[in-house]
Amino acid sequence: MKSCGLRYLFILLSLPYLLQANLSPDYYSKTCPDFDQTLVQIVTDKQIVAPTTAAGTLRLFFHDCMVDGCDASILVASTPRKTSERDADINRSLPGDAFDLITRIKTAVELKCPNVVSCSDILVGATHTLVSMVGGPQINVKYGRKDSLVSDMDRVEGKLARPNMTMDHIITIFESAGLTVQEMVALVGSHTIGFSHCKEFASRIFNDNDDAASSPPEGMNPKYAAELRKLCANYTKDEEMSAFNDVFTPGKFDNMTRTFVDLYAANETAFFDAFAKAMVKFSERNVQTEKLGDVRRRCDQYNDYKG
Ligand code: HEM
Ligand SMILES: *[C@@H]1O[C@H](CO)[C@@H](O)[C@H](O)[C@H]1NC(C)=O
Ligand SMILES: *[C@@H]1O[C@H](CO)[C@@H](O)[C@H](O)[C@H]1NC(C)=O
Ligand SMILES: *[C@@H]1O[C@H](CO)[C@@H](O)[C@H](O)[C@H]1NC(C)=O
Ligand SMILES: *[C@@H]1O[C@H](CO)[C@@H](O)[C@H](O)[C@H]1NC(C)=O
Ligand SMILES: CC(=O)N[C@H]1CO[C@H](CO)[C@@H](O)[C@@H]1O
Repeated sequence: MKSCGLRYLFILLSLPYLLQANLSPDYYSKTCPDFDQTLVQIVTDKQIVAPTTAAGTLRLFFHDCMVDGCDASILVASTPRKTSERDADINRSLPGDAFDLITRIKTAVELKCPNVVSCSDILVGATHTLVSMVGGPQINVKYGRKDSLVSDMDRVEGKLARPNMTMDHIITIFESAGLTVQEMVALVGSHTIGFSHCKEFASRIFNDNDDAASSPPEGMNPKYAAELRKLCANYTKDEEMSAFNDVFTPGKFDNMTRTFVDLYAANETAFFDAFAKAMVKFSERNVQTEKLGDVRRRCDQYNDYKG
């Protein structure tokens, strides 16, 4: 009994060390020397053909890493027995191009060095590459993550912020992911790219029986609000109706975060520095390493998948 208890105590105490990532910029330099070049090539080709890939992949990365760390759990397809993370309601709008990009990179990399490069490293590497490709900062990426053995729709709820949450709630969510308010503001700067479906922010621009002539939401430029109302006028009929993303967040930030928002809006260098640092912290936190997790052969299936 006693030794058994001790063993559990030992495992419990060493868990933080097991979980602590041993990541490195040249993790694959010997085992898959072409990895970087292959990734950059495929990312470039894809972004040229489908320019929305950058925003889509950045969001896919965010949704993956927010739920139990960057472990490619978002990429696993549901089976008849188990509904996985990517089929959680909030993932419905994650774009196919982002999933397609990861599949393409994985396929190419598997041909060169089978069973070596994890899907989670591919998603992180592709995201960081795309961010600088679309004019964001260079981010120093490290590799060595392993892929999850679990992907469960039920683990998503409450871990991702929604536009209708209070700022307090959103801050709590980011704090549970180990991020400060300032880091959160820097990361949400991601919304300078990409799109948002009208239904996501409609409640902010159309208040009760409201029309284009009524007052704009607090903190939002009135002309801008009017434009958005026009753009989204038919959103209930057309689910796909979208507007540029830069819209709902600026008005949403209240005075708890305003200082940081103003700082980053005024000074791009400060924003890029903070964004790059926060991305590194976020993408390295809580990841699975050697002893936990797998290198999945297919990003959408566990290796023991039997069909
Ligand atoms: C305050 C917390 C956040 C909320 C409430 C939020 C919410 C949203 C919503 C509702 C959309 C629109 C989705 C759609 O209609 O298709 C969106 C898009 C996006 N979000 Fe966030 N988000 C948050 C934080 C972040 C963070 C931290 C990142 C990145 C690290 C991020 C990256 C993106 C990107 C890149 C898009 C555009 C996706 C595309 O165009 O395909 N978001 N977000
Ligand atoms: C926020 O929106 C989600 C769907 O996007 C909805 O399920 C939830 O009830 C809403 N919460 C509040 C407090 O309005
Ligand atoms: C909305 O629908 C009306 C009537 O079908 C149409 O005249 C109008 O052009 C549409 N507006 C937009 C922005 O699609
Ligand atoms: C934040 O807003 C509250 C209520 O609107 C106000 O009392 C407070 O002074 C504000 N704080 C700052 C730092 O602006
Ligand atoms: C902008 O931010 C950078 C980095 O924090 C800083 O070195 C620089 O002095 C800032 N520039 C201005 C005009 O405040
Ligand atoms: C890209 C992707 O896999 N999206 C899925 C998100 O969830 C819905 C169901 O909730 C699926 O239909 C989508 O295919």
